[in-house]
Amino acid sequence: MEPSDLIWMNGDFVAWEDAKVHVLTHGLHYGTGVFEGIRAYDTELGTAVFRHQDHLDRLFKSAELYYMPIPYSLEELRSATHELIGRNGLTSCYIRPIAYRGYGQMGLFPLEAPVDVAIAVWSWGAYLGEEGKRTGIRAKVSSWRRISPASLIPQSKASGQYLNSVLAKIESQKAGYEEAILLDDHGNVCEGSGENIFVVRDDQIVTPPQSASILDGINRKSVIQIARDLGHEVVERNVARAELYLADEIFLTGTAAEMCPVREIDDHAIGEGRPGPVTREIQATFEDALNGRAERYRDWLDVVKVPSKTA
Ligand code: PPE
Repeated sequence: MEPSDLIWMNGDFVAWEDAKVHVLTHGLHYGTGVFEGIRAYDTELGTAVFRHQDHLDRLFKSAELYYMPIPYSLEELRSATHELIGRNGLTSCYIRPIAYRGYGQMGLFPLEAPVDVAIAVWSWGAYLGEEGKRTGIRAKVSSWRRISPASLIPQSKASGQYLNSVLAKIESQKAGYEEAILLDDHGNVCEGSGENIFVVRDDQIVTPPQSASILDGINRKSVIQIARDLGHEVVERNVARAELYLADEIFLTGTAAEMCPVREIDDHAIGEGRPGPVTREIQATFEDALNGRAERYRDWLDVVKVPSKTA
């Protein structure tokens, strides 16, 4: 992470080093926050936020699921983000809005604690490495199951829920792999620690459904649409663990990770052990869409309309 100059906090632009919270912030103790991960790209139309509205929409829905009213409108957060990117002089960046129960109330009944909102932007390179995006990564099926809908809300991007991803990620890294694949509470394939998963076999693309405890990924939606537009068949259905090992191709999607091929899972080579033709084809169009090179997907771009710091 590379620091930028300013962070937006509850309506003010504050210096990066001054963007602080009290140690008795409710969200710090109990994980009562919701966040988003968004990216903006340097395109020929200018700096453009990818599916901004969809991400902010999900932020508000994540908050609502935890009875947390966000004291700003979606439009206010959208324009604050534009201004923040401009004031920081960034042409491409990762964007992290977070809404959390703030300082003033301890204990597990949070509805009287204030809801604070912050937005940070910074330059963030390829999450699973540039080489990973090119040649594929090695992943391990985690011994930790994805949080069950019986205990939490997999569809909400809530801070506390990420302890699940953190455990899986640590386990996979300590074992020498780059990413973890979590199964759901029934033992079906769910997703990566911070990415959705797609399996290609016999010219069909399969991805776990909402009922498999996934986060409803925005890049998942985008890739489903792109794959169908390219003429591929995409099916949402439960995926058995062994289908991972038997797949021709596997790839992950997420904002931080973008689209990343998987070349090995649990020491089984996937297909030829390198990114296959379907992955390659979809990845090329997806990268074009992110970077504003695909006319067909221009609607997904929210072009930042504020003068940059250097303008
Ligand atoms: N599943 C999980 C658990 C997840 O965290 C993400 C995003 C996805 C799927 C893909 O969702 P989407 O970005 O809408 O396509 N993970 C975010 C957080 C990563 C982090 O380390 O922080 C992200 O990619 O920004």
